[in-house]
Amino acid sequence: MAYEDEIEQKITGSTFEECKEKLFNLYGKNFRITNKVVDFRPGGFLYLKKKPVTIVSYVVPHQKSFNESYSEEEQLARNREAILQQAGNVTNVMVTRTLEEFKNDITSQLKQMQQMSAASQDKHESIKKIEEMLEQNEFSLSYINMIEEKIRNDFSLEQLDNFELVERRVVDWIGESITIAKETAFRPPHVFIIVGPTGVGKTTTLVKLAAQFVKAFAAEHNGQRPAICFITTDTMRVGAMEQLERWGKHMDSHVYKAEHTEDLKTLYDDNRANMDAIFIDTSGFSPNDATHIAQMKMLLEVPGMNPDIYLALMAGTKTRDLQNIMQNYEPFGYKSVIVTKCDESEQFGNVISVMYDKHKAVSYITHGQVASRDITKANVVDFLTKLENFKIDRIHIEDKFGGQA
Ligand SMILES: Nc1nc2c(ncn2[C@@H]2O[C@H](COP(=O)(O)OP(=O)(O)O)[C@@H](O)[C@H]2O)c(=O)[nH]1
Ligand SMILES: [Mg+2]
Repeated sequence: MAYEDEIEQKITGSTFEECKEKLFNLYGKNFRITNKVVDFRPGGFLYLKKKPVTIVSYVVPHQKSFNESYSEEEQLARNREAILQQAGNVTNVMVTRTLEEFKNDITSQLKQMQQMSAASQDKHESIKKIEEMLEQNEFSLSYINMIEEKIRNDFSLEQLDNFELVERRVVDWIGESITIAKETAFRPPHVFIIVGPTGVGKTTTLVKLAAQFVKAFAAEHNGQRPAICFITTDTMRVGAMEQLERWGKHMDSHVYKAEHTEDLKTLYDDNRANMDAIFIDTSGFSPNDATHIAQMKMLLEVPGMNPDIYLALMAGTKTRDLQNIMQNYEPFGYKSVIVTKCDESEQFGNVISVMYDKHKAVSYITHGQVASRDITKANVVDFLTKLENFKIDRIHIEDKFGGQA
């Protein structure tokens, strides 16, 4: 037969024997093998593992090439014909069986291809694991997607198998996503304002900031005490004034009350010349109480006051609530975030995610009820060491982020 005129075709199998068997099933003895190569092609989960594949080149005296697109029925009919022609001594039962096997072969190959295509849409084990770990740390969905995207862009498929490498890089990225607020220059009277929802710890934190200010001032001025005072605009809540007065007494400082902008303006003007710092406490509202938030914003607008405004966020707040709060307090133009009650929370992914999404910096974290002690300047290393389940290379992150405290 004129094989030479035929187009060379290829068939693959896991072994040469398998290829030959496939060819026999297709064409009986009516084929000629022209070449054989063993190739390593990607296979397995996500095509990551390589397995050997035997590729056999062959020719058959057919008019149509095997590679041309026949319908499955056409293909079967064509091969039934070929087999019947070639195997005159084979019984019909055997032919049917061979065809049945061929059909099964096609079906199983089809299935395999479908599985492979499904697997390619699947995630690599390392990505899955990182995703789970980020979820455990309560990072937001959009933050997790951002990290996954970075992993995909940064790692080759082979590198993905090295989980520790991926994990280490992810820790770095989390660190890079945290912005620590720059300290503002001291400008007496330095005005500090904390805004935020009810009960997050605004008053306590304000007192902590004052205590810290006193300490730092004294350290820089040969032990001299600064002149400070408190002003509360929280005139509605029962006990709010008393709470602050207790602290004021403790710190030997005046506590004033301001109900309207004019009150605040007068108090500011009266004190600006002789105060090193003024600490303004505000009342908390529900983050959805836009009217009161707007009123308070107006109250705080005293010309020339130029305050440092902080938004207090409680560490244990749900991501969506945090997003909502940050959004609604946006009009205050707060400089940075103070994360409160960190001692009551184990995961910080929520806060990190939301601050990242909203491009906000963090200045302090608070971690207890003791005013003279439980506040720390925020630093990246602390946030990273609090990540649950992530292996943390302390020396590496100290080297990389230690200077940003
Ligand atoms: N565990 C813990 N409790 C805190 C912290 N800061 C404030 N608190 C407590 O939270 C409650 C509300 O605090 P407060 O300052 O009155 O909140 P405000 O309504 O936002 O002014 C009080 O019982 C505080 O003692 C903190 O960092 N850790
Ligand atoms: Mg308060």
